[in-house]
Amino acid sequence: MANNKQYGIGTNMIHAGVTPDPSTGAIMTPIFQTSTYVQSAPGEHQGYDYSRAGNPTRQALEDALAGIENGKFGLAFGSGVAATDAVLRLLAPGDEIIAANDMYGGTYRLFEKVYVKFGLKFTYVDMKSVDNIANAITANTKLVWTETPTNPLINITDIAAVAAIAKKNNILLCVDNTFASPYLQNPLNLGADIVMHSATKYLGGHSDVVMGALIVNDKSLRDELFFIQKSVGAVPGPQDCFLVLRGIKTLHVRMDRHCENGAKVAHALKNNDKVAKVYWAGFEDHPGHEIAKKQMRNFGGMISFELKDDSPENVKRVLCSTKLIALAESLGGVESLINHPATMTHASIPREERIKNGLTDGLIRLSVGIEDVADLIEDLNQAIG
Ligand code: P1T
Repeated sequence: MANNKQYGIGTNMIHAGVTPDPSTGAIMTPIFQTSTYVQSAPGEHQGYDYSRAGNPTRQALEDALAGIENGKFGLAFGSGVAATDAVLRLLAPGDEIIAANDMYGGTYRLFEKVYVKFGLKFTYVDMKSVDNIANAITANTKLVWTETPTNPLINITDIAAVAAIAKKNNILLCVDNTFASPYLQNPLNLGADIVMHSATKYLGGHSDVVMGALIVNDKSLRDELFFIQKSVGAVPGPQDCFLVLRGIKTLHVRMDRHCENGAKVAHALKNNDKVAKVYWAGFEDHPGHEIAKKQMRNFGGMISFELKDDSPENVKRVLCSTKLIALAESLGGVESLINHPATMTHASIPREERIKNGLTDGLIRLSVGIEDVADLIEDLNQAIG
């Protein structure tokens, strides 16, 4: 934004980091579809030399990401897992990471199947209790990796409490803020060092782009991550950056509807006598409800549930019976999606590990979209049967 005035959160979504194009006045950031930039003499250029290192469309997005997370620096990556990968590259063999025992299956796969062989050690703990994190710290712990709310069990971690422990022990805290989005939760305000997003989800908002993001306050951390971004090269193209920039402009409006619909769907499921359990942090008896109320502005549109008849046949029947709600991986788009974590998004976690942490074979996850909520509830009720 052109001045230093503090604006409201919705205004920020539309204007943070974005200025009209100085060469044309175009109000929308142009898609700078270029790989390189002409130099007037060797090393003399207008701030950009090669698009892996920097691109004006990506820069506008990175500035917007920083603005909406109330951070100083944003960095965009080719996917959410590429952003996670960049954080892990801050570490060295022998370093230890304390990670949530409930999180996106692809994050677990990256940790266990890619990074263990490079000498990183991961300890998974139930982050509902901050003591579990404190007890897992060793002299080699360099990073705490948390997701809140978690994917798919909607567990809540007390970010401020974890940040205090991390700070005391000189450990970095990275929060995957994908499920909440920057509209509902700002982990940097609560003391986190790094915020990570799968921008594929609520930030993009329209299921048409795959992208990741990191936001930090510390300049030297930003410089290290920028060096990794440029050296490893997992950068998004300018067209995708444009799409996410456009998505962010309506994030607040979409999230309000995701939250409103999410609450109604959660209650409808709770009232359905064929449903055994509903996971949604807005319920007063949810173990993380009070913390969620404290650190989030609302409870979001992600819900998981289990059926009383959780036989594989019945679970599959329900998953295949929705007419409006599509069976698909991903989340955070305007359209509602239904997903079976055990065989889809979290299939890379060994079954034994999943079950131990509460992710049952029967769990069904919903990304509640922004359609008319009565249509969604009717669709779910007819599918549950
Ligand atoms: O898919 P990608 O943009 O690479 O982001 C990975 C990722 C990271 N963190 C969380 C919390 C996520 O949910 C994801 C991606 N998740 C799905 C595709 C899914 O359906 O759960």
